[in-house]
Amino acid sequence: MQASLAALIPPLLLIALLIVALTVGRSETPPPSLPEGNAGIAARYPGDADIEKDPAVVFHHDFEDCRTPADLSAKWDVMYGPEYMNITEEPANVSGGLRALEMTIPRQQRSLSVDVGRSLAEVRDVLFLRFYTKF
Ligand SMILES: [Ca+2]
Repeated sequence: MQASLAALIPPLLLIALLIVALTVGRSETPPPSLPEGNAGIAARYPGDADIEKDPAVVFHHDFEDCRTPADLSAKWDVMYGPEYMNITEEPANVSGGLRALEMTIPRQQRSLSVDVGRSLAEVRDVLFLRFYTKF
């Protein structure tokens, strides 16, 4: 069944990734609730401009500094299937800035892993992830 799932996956665009950490201590304290409406971190950074400078943001990548997939290694620790990746500048496939990460998954019977990964230096009790994708 995994092979058929891979065959169904169309090109994927990872437009931006933002990881926000809220330190809540290592106790039984319940995690904070997600902000709603215009109360979150992004509300303070229209268009995400300079959002990576917010002390609560532990990782951010908008791919603007990349020209080829090889450039991804500056921010990502792990890459699987870089031969299936491209840095696109196609305006219809970019949200914010001029570039996005494009992944094209071939139709095939065997499973295939195409992704990027990042290890965080500090253990966090709560992480919020925000990313934009287009299929
Ligand atoms: Ca971008």
